[in-house]
Amino acid sequence: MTHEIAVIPGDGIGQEVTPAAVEVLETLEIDFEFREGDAGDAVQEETGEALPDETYELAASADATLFGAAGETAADVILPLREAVDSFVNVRPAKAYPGIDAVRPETNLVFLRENTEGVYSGHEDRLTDDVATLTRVVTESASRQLAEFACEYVEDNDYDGFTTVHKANVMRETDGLFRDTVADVADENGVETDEVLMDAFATHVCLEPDNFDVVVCPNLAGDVLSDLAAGLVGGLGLLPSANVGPDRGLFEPVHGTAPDIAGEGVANPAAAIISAAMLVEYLGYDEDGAAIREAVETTLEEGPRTPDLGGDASTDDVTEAIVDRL
Ligand code: GGG
Repeated sequence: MTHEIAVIPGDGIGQEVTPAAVEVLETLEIDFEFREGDAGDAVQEETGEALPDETYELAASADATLFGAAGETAADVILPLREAVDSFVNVRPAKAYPGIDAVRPETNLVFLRENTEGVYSGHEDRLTDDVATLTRVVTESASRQLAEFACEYVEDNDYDGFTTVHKANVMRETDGLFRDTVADVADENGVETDEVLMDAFATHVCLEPDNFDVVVCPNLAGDVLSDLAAGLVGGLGLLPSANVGPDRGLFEPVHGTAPDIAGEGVANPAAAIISAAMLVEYLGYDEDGAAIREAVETTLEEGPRTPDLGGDASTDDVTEAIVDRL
């Protein structure tokens, strides 16, 4: 069976780490057909469109998509691409790996981020020179779909339950609906949950990250708090993600375009390569996913390492080491 994979590197270091992930996938004995699409700031500059229709269609029809990063055009690229694959949840694991100098080496958690609404719904207006507004959308149906996924996720991965993070004491209607819906679904499925206000969570996760494992949160909170967790485990170069939909998925490192190092060939490819492991697992190849993870983990522990992790290796050196260990 051939799996069609859309490859959309985007901008900045997306152009460096996405080919690294493809190189790793090419070493597997799985029949992939890779089809590349353009998106991002550079395409916008060239054509006036950050996400050409053909790229959207590519992601909407492929079995899975590998995405790199988008910069200024993130809202015009990532949000429609997630919509193209019908993704309702962004799975973002944040794990401290052996051998990496992590601020909190005991960190091992997974964010399940709502992926369609909240403040990322796109309802923003500039009313006057002085006033800009944003409408935050939360629906019972999207909160329910996320919570149902979370219940299945904790059961499939042998977790005791999950923590819901929200700010319902201030955003009473929106986060109130989110919190109550998630709690109802957990109840219906017999899954244990607790809840923490998102500001308090930001402190607690820094002080005692091992108090948390699966964290269910609204869209913006998941985006921000997973970057915070990246700081606990050694940096953004280590966080992969899966945008999961019912029939397809889009897999991308959590990091952005990193303009400060783009073009230098020293970006850490680990996050993109672990995202590729999540892609093959999504397609049902669990053993291949585990093999990629093991090769990445050994490389993180034994080297070579890119400068963000204190090494002096290039993206290519690290990718080659991972491929050799597969
Ligand atoms: N690879 C992820 C990426 O390009 N991140 C930049 C960004 O602004 N992301 C926002 C989001 O993940 O919703």
